[in-house]
Amino acid sequence: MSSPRVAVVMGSKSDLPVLEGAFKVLREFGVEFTARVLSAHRTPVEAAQFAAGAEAAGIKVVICAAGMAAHLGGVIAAHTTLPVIGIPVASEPFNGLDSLLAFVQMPPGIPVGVVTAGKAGGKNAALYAISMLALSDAGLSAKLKDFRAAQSRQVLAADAELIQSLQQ
Ligand code: RP5
Repeated sequence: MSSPRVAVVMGSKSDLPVLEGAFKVLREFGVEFTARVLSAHRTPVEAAQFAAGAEAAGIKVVICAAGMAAHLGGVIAAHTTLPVIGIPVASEPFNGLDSLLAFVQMPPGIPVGVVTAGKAGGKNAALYAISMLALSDAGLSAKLKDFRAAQSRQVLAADAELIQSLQQ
C-alpha cells in the first residue's frame, strides 16, 4: 500500500454523507487517501498543524468539506501551498449558500478551488484532485480518459434509448 496522495478533511463527522461519493471515486481510481475530521473553529490548532505537515507527509491535494461559516478550506490553504479543493456543505438555515460564499470568497493570495455543494460536489472534488495527480501520472491520466469515454457512452446510450422509445 502506497502512502496517501489525497487528504480529505471535513469540519464535522456530520459532513460525511457528502464525502461518500468522493471516497468511492478515489477508490475506483486506486488513489490512496486519508480522511480526517478537523474543524477550523473547534480544533483550530490541529487543523493548522495538519495542513502545515501535509506536504511533507506526501499529500499532493487536500479536499475540504465544511458547512455554515465554512472557514476550513481557507485555514488549510493558509497553512500549505498544496492545492485545496473546497466542498460547501448545505446546512440550515441558509442551505449552503453561506458555505459556498465562505469557501469562494478567499482574499487574493490564498486560493481555494470550489466545487458545488452536495453529492455532486463530493464526486467532482475527487475527480478534480485526480486530474491534478494525473498531470504527473500517466496511468491515472489514462484511467481518467477511460472514465470520460465510458460516461459519454452512457449518455449516448440513454439518448438512443429515448429516441427509440419515442418512436414506438
Ligand atoms: C461546520 O459546521 C461543519 O463542517 C458542519 O458542516 C457544520 C455543523 O457541524 P456539526 O454541528 O454537525 O458538528 O463546522
